[in-house]
Amino acid sequence: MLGNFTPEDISYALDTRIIGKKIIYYHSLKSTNDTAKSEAIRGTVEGTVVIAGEQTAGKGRLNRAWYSPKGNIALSVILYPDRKYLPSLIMLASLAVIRSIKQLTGLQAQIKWPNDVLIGEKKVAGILIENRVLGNKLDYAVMGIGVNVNHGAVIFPDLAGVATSLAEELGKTISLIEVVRKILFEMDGLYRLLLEGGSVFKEWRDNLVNLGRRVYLQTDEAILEGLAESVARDGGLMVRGKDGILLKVVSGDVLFHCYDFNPPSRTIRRGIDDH
Ligand code: BT5
Repeated sequence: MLGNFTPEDISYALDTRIIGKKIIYYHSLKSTNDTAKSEAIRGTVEGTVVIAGEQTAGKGRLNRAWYSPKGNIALSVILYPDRKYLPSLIMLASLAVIRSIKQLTGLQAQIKWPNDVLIGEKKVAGILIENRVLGNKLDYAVMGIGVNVNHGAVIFPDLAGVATSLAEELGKTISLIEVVRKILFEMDGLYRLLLEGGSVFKEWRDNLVNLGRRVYLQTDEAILEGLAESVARDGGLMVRGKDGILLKVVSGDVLFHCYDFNPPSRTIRRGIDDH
């Protein structure tokens, strides 16, 4: 059972073509991403969803921990797209989450580059994409999504002021199954859009909270301060440093961002490419 429903309840009349055709449910799992990677290596069908009632060793990026108690969502989706779609997967996953939150609760979530979903300034969901490339070919991609549905800062005291949940924002608990089904439905639509030659870039960019703000970024090499001017189509954040040089940051964390930046007189571009 998953709360008060079964995995069949998720798939019953689920109006998707690729994602959710097979659903594997565990009451408790270390990490849905790890199990999904094993399933992918075994060659499970594309769109398989691994979902857990709780995770005991949920993972964030760079081996950081992701708290994932009962009452929240932890799921991973297995895909076998062409390698060229890889940069779009993080966009797709975060968009599916914010669309679902908006439709089910009316709450306006936003994306903090590269992979946090925020309500206000607090994190309500995180995304971890893992993949394996063999030769030139993408062997698999696993899109892991954690959403704080019914538990947030109240049960993660060390994340007080940093994390929230849908229930905390709404002041009432919310049906897990509805949120899971909606996310799978939105992911399926966005994934098919990509495969049909469409793009998720513009909607993703327009939902980023960072653009036009001063950011402090932790990259692999250093801490960088500058103006987040735009994003590239591959998801890289374009940051104008104090020295005026525009840098593309492809991975890192925005440590914090400020509203009070006085932009220089030139226009801030919303994106490198508007398509
Ligand atoms: C992420 O990493 O935000 C990616 C989280 C992905 C979780 C999903 S759940 C299903 C799948 N299976 C897995 O094992 N993982 C994926 P990152 O940007 O590195 O953020 C991690 C940081 O977020 C931690 O260091 C904490 O500060 C914070 N954090 C941890 N748990 C949280 C929670 N439940 N809510 C909000 N913030 C949290």
